[in-house]
Amino acid sequence: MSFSQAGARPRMWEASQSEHKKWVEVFKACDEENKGYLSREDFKVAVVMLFGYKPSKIEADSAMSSVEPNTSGILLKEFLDIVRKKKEAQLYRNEIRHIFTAFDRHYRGYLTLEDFEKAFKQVAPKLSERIILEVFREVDQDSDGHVSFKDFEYAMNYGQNLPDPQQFLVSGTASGTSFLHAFSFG
Ligand SMILES: [Ca+2]
Repeated sequence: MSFSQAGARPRMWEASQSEHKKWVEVFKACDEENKGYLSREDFKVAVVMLFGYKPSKIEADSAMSSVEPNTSGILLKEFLDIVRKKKEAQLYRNEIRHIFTAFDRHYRGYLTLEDFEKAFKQVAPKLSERIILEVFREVDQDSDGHVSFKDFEYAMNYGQNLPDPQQFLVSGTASGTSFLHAFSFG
């Protein structure tokens, strides 16, 4: 298991009824002339309504290419799927941000080795400094001695060779909780 798997993987997330209803309403509102599907332009408006930004060309292209062949646009089912995935990605990103902020005690916008040590000591007091240093070096992608949010986010998303902090936890510390969740919810 890697650092990222042990960390902030989102729990299975289900849209609430009211949320789901809102998505359907947005679909209907954006489906000009009740075609039964969203055109590229309709889709862009829908994203603005739900997420507050205009999607890039790449994102619109990707949404349009995900629709079934021989259809003129995005059907309701496909739209709900796209929105759910976007929502999940957004929640996951927020969670990473949350953990990063918990590490960043001095609100500097980057983490030092000392920040790492302090944070790890709270949930895993028996973790050796050598391991913490190893994790820190792994997360510090560009080896400038600081872990930026970009470094951190990358490690949480793609880190493969990081030691699993849970391996080093002894009973009575943070057992039972996922390691990094201990930072966000502990
Ligand atoms: Ca760095």
